[in-house]
Amino acid sequence: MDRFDMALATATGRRRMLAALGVGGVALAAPALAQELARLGFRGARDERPLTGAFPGKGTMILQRATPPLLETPMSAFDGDVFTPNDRFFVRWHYADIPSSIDVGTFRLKVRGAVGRPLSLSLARLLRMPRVELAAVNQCSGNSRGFFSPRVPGAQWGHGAMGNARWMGVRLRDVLDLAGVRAGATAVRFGGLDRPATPGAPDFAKTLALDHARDGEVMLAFAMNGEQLPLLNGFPIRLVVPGWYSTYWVKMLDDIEVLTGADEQYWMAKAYKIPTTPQANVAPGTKDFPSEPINRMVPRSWVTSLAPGQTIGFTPTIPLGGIAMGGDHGVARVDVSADGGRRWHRAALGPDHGRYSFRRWDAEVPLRGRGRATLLTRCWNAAGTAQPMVANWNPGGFMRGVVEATDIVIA
Ligand SMILES: Nc1nc2c(c(=O)[nH]1)N[C@H]1C(S)=C(S)[C@@H](COP(=O)(O)O)O[C@H]1N2
Ligand SMILES: [Mo]
Repeated sequence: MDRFDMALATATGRRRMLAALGVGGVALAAPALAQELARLGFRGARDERPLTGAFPGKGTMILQRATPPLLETPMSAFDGDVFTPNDRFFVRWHYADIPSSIDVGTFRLKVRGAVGRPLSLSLARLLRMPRVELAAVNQCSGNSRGFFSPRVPGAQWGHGAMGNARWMGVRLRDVLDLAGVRAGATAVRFGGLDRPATPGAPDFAKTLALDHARDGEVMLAFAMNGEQLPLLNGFPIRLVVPGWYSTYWVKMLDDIEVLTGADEQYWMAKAYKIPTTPQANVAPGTKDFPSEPINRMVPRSWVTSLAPGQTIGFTPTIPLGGIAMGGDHGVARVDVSADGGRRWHRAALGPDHGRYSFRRWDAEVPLRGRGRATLLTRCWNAAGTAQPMVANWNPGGFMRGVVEATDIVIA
């Protein structure tokens, strides 16, 4: 257990913590500490949520919902390596009807639609194809939705509906070439083994434009951080769409359909739509606006070396560390402030694992004195896009990208 988990465990009480780990993801009482911090107005101190260790292949996670599972990664898990451990990687499913095991011998990936040769590929066949590996952040479109103000409906995620991994698999392009995409094809739709729990509900399926699907980066991944995918993260294979929000990263992928027209089904035509405005931003309350399917991610950054509400002793300067992501471009620069943005300091960037990966940053930042200190981090990506200082708003609670504030106490 690391120090943030320890803080939560202390706050919930040892017995409750142990109960949370034992009883199948049942919600438990809120820790008093987080409530007290929220009452005092500490930004980011909203971790009133129970922890669970009851899900297969997963360590201690923040329980958003048990069925279908929504498990959030505690921020502390991002402070070690820039790669998120598989057993701490967040989990999100739309429907509860998810296979609890997969027969790797009989599993087949279908490739059908506008192709010359429809395919039914075994895992053994896929494993014989040329492999690629790429580091990429998988982030839910609604990550950080719980910070939207005014509030919006949907899972009230903190910042932990994201994770970074080294994905290994085969290029989608190579699989499409095996099947031979026919002239007139425009898009490719992806479906998984999960099924709607209620009859008539639309099967979860997402679509990419053909050129995107064939860009050589979009991957059918069978490994994550050097191991097979955890069942809840899409075993045996999932789509990886580098730089794009994870709604497209279809898990337990078993169906690829090449289309000759637009995908008019619910999950593309109605769900996950954002305003076409800069930063997908509209005035709070706005409902009618031109919209498009959510797509590329934006730069973001966080302090991970200190937790919101944490108390530290005064020293003239303090070390701060955290992670940044550039969205669909690499991280070019991170600036840090310990005084709410009056003075900014350039952070040193850690090793570059590629444009789609988290990047570690570290800085030594002066403190003004005792009392509350507001820590800010701001990332620029290689395309020159900086995190905005003012939060965006849209009714879906999508694409939060604002410079985040973490309040700590200097004693
Ligand atoms: N088959 C399937 N794939 C899916 C989903 C789903 O409900 N079913 N949800 C998507 C969404 S919205 C998210 S945020 C990611 C979550 O990926 P993870 O659970 O591996 O973190 O899976 C995506 N792929
Ligand atoms: Mo998502």
